[in-house]
Amino acid sequence: MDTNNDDKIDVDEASKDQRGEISQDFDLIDTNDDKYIDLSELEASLNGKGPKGESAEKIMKEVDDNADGKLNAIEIAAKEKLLLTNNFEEIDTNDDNEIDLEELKYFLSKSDKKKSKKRKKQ
Ligand SMILES: [Ca+2]
Ligand SMILES: [Ca+2]
Ligand SMILES: [Ca+2]
Ligand SMILES: [Ca+2]
Repeated sequence: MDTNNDDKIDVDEASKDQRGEISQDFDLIDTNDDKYIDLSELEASLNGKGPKGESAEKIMKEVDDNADGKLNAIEIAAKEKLLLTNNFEEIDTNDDNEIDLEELKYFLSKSDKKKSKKRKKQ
């Protein structure tokens, strides 16, 4: 993929990646925003330790309309977050019908593990 052998992947090189995954996630993988993906950034993303995917904090900020630090069913429905809608009861471990940051983090860490198991099998 690194066609000019500078140990970095730039936007052009990423766009030639046939799977298109790097191009699609370029900004996420490029954690220091220098518009190049270097080896450590790439490894971090492949290991699933990088910022790939959504963090609990990001989801919370995006969906928490009234900024009380919790997500209720109305806020989730308004943002059409299928991940949250479909798993609401599972995420809401204390059954107060709201999702707080801790619950969200716990859920995401669980689902991350599921995902990486799947990836290894392929
Ligand atoms: Ca390069
Ligand atoms: Ca970079
Ligand atoms: Ca809220
Ligand atoms: Ca809760």
